[in-house]
Amino acid sequence: MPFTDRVRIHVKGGDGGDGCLSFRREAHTPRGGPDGGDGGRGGSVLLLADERTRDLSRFRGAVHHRAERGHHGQGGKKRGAAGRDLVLRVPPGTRVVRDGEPVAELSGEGQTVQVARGGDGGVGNRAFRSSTNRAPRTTVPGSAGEATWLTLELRLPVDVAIVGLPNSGKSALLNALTGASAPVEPYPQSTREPAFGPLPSEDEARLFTVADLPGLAADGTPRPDGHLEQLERASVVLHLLDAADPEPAEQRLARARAGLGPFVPEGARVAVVAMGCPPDERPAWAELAVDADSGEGVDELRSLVLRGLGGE
Ligand SMILES: Nc1nc2c(ncn2[C@@H]2O[C@H](COP(=O)(O)OP(=O)(O)OP(=O)(O)O)[C@@H](O)[C@H]2O)c(=O)[nH]1
Ligand SMILES: [Mg+2]
Repeated sequence: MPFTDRVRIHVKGGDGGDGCLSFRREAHTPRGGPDGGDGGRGGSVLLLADERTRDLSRFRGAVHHRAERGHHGQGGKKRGAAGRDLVLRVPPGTRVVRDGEPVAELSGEGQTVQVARGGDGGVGNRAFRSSTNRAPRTTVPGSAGEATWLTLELRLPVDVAIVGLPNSGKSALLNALTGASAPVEPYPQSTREPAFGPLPSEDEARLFTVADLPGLAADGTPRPDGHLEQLERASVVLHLLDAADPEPAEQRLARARAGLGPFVPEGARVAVVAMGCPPDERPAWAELAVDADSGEGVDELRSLVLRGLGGE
């Protein structure tokens, strides 16, 4: 299942159960009083932040989510049972957008948000008895559960984003920096999905997340569904350029910058890295040079990244 960070779903709370119209019928009480019970309330739809959920792909092809309806009231003063809530598990970092407006964010493990309220239960005729009306035939039906369209957007806590034109060494650098095992291939756009790796702080007290975001096409435009939105939380952005590419670096830089511009968060530390180049041959356009094969330059880059994260 492809990595999914944006889905549109429809949620509906359960309708409330109806109130019941009933009169007591027993052999020795021929004209028993009203005994219709109330309806139960409908279940609500909740979102629950669950760290074991990787992304929003479980909602692909599962658009409609409806909580159980409340049960109807019954004779003998029996109240209908409430409908069960429907709990949808989402990864922490999921934002809930309704009519284009963010309405909630599930940031921490175990956090819940109600997104569609269940309807209220109706009222049985027993509730309407009074001194003037001993045989009321009035009941109130349950009310409808709330229904709404929502967009769920996942923003992973990406601390360090690796970006660049296709085949610039993004996956190779992710592996060198974090020990991940993203496939490295000698042809462009071999990585179609973001890949992630952990980077410990110097004192190992914290684990930062590094992401290889292969969202740029060769012409520098963002690929549709390229997930560059995941840059949003990055404090450090590593912009890679293949040192061996014959096309002038300035041209490639400009092309990639135009595409990345709208996604790079304000205040992020952006570093241009020449890939496939020993540090002592660093070209003027790069801040650092790294050879992922030999490992040269990786330690310097790690230090720069940790400084940028404030973790050193
Ligand atoms: N010698 C050398 N080769 C490198 C280095 N980094 C990447 N390469 C080579 O460049 C090619 C592309 O590397 P990848 O890591 O797959 O590049 P990418 O940016 O992830 O590419 P796509 O995901 O396909 O867009 C591979 O053949 C790598 O072996 C490096 O530091 N040194
Ligand atoms: Mg790659």
